[in-house]
Amino acid sequence: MRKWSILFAMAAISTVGCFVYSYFDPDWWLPNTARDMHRVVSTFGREIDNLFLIILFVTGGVFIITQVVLVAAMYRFPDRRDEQGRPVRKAVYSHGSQLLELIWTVIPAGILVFIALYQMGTWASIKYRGSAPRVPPLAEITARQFQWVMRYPGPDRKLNTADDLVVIDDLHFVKKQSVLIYLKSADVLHSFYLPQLRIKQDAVPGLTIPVWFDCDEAGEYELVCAELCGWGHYKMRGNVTVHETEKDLRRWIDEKLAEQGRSQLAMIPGSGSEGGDRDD
Ligand SMILES: [Cu+2]
Repeated sequence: MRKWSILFAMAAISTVGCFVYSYFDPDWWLPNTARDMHRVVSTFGREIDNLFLIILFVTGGVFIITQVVLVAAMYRFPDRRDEQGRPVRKAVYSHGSQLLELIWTVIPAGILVFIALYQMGTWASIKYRGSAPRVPPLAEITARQFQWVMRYPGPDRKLNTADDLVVIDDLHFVKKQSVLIYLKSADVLHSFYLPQLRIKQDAVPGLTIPVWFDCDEAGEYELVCAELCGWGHYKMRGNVTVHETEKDLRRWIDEKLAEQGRSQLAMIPGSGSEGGDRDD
């Protein structure tokens, strides 16, 4: 029956079709800005996408070849019966071919070794601590169920001092600058994921992990948690704002510091304008 070969061919064609379609649809392709879906906005993003495309071409090519062979074999050797319902052809029993097995073991092994060696430079530049930029840290980010607590240095430009700015789910930095953050977790495993910048790093309880990245276009991006960390995992997301200049970033920090000062003042009894129920 040849209908099976047609069914299998349709499944393979629609799979390849999905990949071709996704390239032209901003919601299906890799996370970039919708208006410029093929421009990757970070240095690491370009390297990661390059690796992704190489792996996609290799696996896609192998997929197409194997599907063509599979469908051709099904079409060429359908199940045929005579008038009495007996098979027309006798089955052939084979113990396999050593040469074939050798070929389909050595080629994939070679491809895997190639990918392992080829990606090493990218991995080193993103993850090896020796590659971290020599810049003062932008912030210390602590993941907790279910938010990102971000501590920025205050006017003294030093982290973990009394004048620090602490905000929730709000990452700000300047475009075209190497950014260094320290990542921590207060409870369970989380994963700090900047999809548009192709940065992903687990936050591990008990560890302080440096993470570095850049972005060459000012704008709004997103931060999400990429590790299932509990019931509220889905809402563990933050805003990322990339500023044009250092001045814009300082202005934002100063504004937030002023707000923080006001809310701290409000917590001191008798300092606010409210509380009109005092009868003295
Ligand atoms: Cu999380």
